[in-house]
Amino acid sequence: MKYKNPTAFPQDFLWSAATSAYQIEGAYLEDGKSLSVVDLNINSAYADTSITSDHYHRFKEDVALMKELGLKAYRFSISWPRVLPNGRGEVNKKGIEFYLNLVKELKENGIEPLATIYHFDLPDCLQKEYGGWSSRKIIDDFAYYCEVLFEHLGENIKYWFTINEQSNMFLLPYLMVFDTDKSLEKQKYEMNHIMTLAHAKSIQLFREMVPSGKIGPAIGISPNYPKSCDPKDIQASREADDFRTYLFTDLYVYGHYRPNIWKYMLENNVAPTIMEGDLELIAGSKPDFLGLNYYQSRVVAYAPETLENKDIILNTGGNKGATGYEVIPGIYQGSSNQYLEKTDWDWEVDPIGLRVLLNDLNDRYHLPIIITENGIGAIEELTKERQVHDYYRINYLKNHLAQCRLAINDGVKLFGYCPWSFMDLLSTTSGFRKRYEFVFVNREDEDLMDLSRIKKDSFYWYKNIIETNGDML
Ligand code: BGP
Repeated sequence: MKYKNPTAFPQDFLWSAATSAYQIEGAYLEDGKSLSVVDLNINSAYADTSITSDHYHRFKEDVALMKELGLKAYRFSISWPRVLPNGRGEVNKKGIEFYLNLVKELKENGIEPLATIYHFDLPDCLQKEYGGWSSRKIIDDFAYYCEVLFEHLGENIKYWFTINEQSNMFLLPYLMVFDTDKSLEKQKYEMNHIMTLAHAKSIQLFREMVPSGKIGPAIGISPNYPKSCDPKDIQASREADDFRTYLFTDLYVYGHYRPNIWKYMLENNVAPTIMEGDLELIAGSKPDFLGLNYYQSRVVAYAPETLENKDIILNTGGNKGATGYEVIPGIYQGSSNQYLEKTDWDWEVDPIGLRVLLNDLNDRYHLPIIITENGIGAIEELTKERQVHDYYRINYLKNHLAQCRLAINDGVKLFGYCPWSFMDLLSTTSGFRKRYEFVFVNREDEDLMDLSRIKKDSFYWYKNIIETNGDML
């Protein structure tokens, strides 16, 4: 439904944009930084993380562009191995200095820093030492890392995100390291439990150290529609949401495992080990808000038990139709949505899905929400006049923002919007072949060229949106 007299975006709405450390900074072995698991495992078919957008050396130029764009806030992530090259222990002075300088630069330019503590880049030394997220030892190391961040940056950063896309970390092979001799499913649920404990502990620490700040997770969600109104498909879509989303969000907000997922885990011998006090710790660490990464919706149908199990095949090359849908016999199977357009990576473009999801999260959790990622990846080149005419991106953002405004009118407490990404950076799946949002970085996967920054058409469009607080949509 539309409203006759819709209210506008709130006056203090955080018009923002997002990036993450390993995708934008480069300098992956500079000034004392050690390697992370992503540095070592990123899809080698494309560029590596050594230079990416060279933001480490050009952050002042980049912040000047943010200011020109009119950003009210900027979401970035902090690299654990830059701050603590040994994963724990001595703080790398130059590493922490980089973030202090970045935050100072942002604040001097009137931009609110929004910091993500963990965006996939675990120090590889901790992976080697005790298996990273598979060991409970990481909970204390993560807490120590958080303590260092809150101590040095807590005074100047009000909004913090604990962990980026915990659920998706189990989907992509570059983001986590698994033991190939053990059941993958069991490992995933064990690691998920440990990661949730680390998230909860960081919130407890935050309450003590940064009492006036706000903290929450950044969750990656692609909601599942039923393929038809056959009740079997409706139930399959609910279960897909339970497995892919609500398992994680219920834990974060209510501190319990959904009964149906827990029973599934027990029956299939994949339940994580829960120790005394675990669930109390999680339940006692309710976030202040939910961060939402939303790019697309999905469609699922019931999957008869007779079908063969299939994993998702990700389209990493940007060739339409290369996606292989997941099949979980007896539960659900993925499918495509005939009503929606798709990007070259087969991501289904669904602005209304965002309104539906925002309302659903609001009804379930009653927490303020910030959109921590949303955007469209595309293959882009400069024209002869050194311009990028990304009209499809303007349409994408415009349509999604229009649905955000409707959701606010529906009653959702949406307080910010961070398109992914502020500038071209290393796509996790597809290198520099897949570019996102406002500033073009003049390089290709194989050729560093001059790394100069060029404003895309969407830059000027978003600037206008921010200036008018969304009225120009
Ligand atoms: C999210 C990640 C980001 C970013 C984005 C786009 O899942 O949090 O780090 O990579 O997806 O994904 P891709 O780079 O695969 O297009």
